[in-house]
Amino acid sequence: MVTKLVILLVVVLGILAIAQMMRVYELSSKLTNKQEHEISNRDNNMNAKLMLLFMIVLFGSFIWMILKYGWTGRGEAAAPHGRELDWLMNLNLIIITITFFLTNTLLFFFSYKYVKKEGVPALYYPHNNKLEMLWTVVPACVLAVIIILGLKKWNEATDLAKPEAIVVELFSKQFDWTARYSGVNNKLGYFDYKLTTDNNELAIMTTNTIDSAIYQMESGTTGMEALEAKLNDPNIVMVPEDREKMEADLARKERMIRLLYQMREKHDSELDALAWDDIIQKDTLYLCKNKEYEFNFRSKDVIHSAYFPHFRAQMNTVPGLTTRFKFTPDISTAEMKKIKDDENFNYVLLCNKICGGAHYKMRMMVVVLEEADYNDWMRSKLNKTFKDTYFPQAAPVEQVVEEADVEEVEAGEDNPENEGE
Ligand SMILES: [Cu+2]
Repeated sequence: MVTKLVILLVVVLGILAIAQMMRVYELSSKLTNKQEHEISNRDNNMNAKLMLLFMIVLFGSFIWMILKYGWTGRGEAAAPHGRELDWLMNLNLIIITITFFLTNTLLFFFSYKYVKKEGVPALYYPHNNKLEMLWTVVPACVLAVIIILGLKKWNEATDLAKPEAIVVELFSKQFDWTARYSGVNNKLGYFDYKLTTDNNELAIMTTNTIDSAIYQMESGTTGMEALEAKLNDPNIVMVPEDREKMEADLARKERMIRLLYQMREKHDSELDALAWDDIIQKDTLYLCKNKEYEFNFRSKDVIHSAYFPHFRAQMNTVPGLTTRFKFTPDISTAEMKKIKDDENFNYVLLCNKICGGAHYKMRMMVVVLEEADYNDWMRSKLNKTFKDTYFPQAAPVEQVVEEADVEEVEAGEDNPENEGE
């Protein structure tokens, strides 16, 4: 607090000092009978030299940064498409660097060279068609090349993956990532945000999760029945605003429950098997070297951006819209540790969109394993599927898939919520 006050004081005093100095300068000009708008040759020459000095310092620091931090500081890409993107990025940077040197040289060197000289009148040069043509057509052509190449790469990255590609969903919310592997059948189960409950954070759709969502909406502690009871209880006194809020909440829940019943009616229980074998993974995303991955992105709240810097991939995650890209990691984490000569190196998935207060925490470690290790890891996860986490007392792994259908039918019949349909 004290430091901030001192800084503020220094800034205010500094501004006052500059104002006083300008006043002194004005008064002294008056004393020497010099008009303010008259700039002396000495001042002009001084400014011309400063322009040249600025150019030299600017170029010098640019070159120094490249020598110190490398051409781009990106390091080696860990996927084939990443290396192609690097090529495109380098092309862009070369063009930008040439333009940077060219335009800044013209700007600062000309300011130096064409400084006002005694007896030399300024040249009136209002227009030149050839020049206009040149600096319109050349940048347009260069930009067209960059944009066409970039669009081509973008289309490749977001195009449909091969049928054998491994499908992984990345679910983003403030402030973490959750991965969902598509399990043995390599198909992700369906989802719908209305099914979000405490033990179904990803809102995955099965007969059972729909029933459970309906039950919670109707009979849960904040469900419709509880709300109605409170609103109709003559012993509870509420201020009008609270009552309005509660009524609005009840109306919203009534709309939701209608949609849930529609969902329940349309839902095909054959699809449940797709969802039950999905594997939900937090903290670390394991990938298999040389296998193509199709990532599907979802967001629960705001727009996030999934950024894999080492694989040169980034995609916004948008509430209500599934986005997608694919890549094939081809350097394992162990190999990259050797390449970088850094035992602590790890690939990472970051959020690259300022999405709220704890945005900086929104990261997930990414580990690329050799195929054998990856298969071992996957095997260890096969008895921790969505079904196992949803029903903690689930049957052993072999029985899970066969029993899934039976249990759901039973659950559906037993659930009193379905009688109302
Ligand atoms: Cu975020």
